[in-house]
Amino acid sequence: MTRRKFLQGTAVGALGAATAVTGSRGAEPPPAKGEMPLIVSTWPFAKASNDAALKVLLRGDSLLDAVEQGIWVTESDTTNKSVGLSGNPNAAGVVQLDACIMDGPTHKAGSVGAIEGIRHPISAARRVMEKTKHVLLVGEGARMFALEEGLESVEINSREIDDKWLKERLAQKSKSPERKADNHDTIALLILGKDGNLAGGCSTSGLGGKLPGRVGDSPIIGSGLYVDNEVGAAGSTGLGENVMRYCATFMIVEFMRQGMSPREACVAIIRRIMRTEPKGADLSINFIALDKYGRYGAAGTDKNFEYAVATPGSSRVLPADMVGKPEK
Ligand code: SD4
Repeated sequence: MTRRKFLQGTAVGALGAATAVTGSRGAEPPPAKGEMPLIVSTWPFAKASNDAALKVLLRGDSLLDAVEQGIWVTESDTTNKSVGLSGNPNAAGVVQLDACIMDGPTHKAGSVGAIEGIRHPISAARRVMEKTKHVLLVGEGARMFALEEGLESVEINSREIDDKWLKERLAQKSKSPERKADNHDTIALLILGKDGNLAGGCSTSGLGGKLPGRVGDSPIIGSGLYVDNEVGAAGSTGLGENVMRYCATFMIVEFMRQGMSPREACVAIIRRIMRTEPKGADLSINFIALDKYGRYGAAGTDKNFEYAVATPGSSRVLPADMVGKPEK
């Protein structure tokens, strides 16, 4: 294969695809040195998480502490209907949570999927990373592990669910997940420390009405989150099934490795996914990215996708670039 053909099929080729990008503000310039550390996360509600994470960093604690404690804020917010125990229930009426954490310097990661009744799944994910030889624990096993670790739990009533009701409910559900405007919003939070190291985490109740046991992109390393200390980090929010099948955040980091800016890399993965998916499909895929130089950006197919950025000097919510439907 010639270099030209290879590029046409990959990053550089993806940039040339006929897809509209609106609201483009270009990549943000790198922050001045005094503006590190830098925290980037999905959706406006994550501003409170960013601010909390920043405080953790400014008092000298680690990047992982900042990721975990920043995400606690959103997981604890009972007005949030898509992260933590107040989040979207599945088709059986049970909230099953997904979360992960990844450490740049060691390239270690930990995740929990479909965990029930644990207040802070991000902490369970961190414990998986730090206290086991595994990366991902799911369901009852994840819950038992979190309880053994002494994590805060709440009573769950999934055993009381009426079987008949559950069967009827499941029968009504299409096998493919739905996604509505109010049926989303994972927090993915990325940090670049003053020392140039990276870390990230994400947490979600996942797609509302999902089949029991469904695990989305959020706890899957390389889909909901990816961190590579040599290059940068990326996170996603949206319809996980459309992210997982493309290892989207892994690809974003690889695009940055090839020289794209964070914003260009987010646009490039969306274009690549659009090339394969049915024309005009509502993909609901949204990404943030941050590179090791402190450049950051975001792009998505959801009109309302915004992201939060914090440095010691400022804490803001910014619009992401909207990537339109393919022209033909
Ligand atoms: C999922 N990606 O479970 C999550 C949901 C989400 O914005 O992020 N919605 O598919």
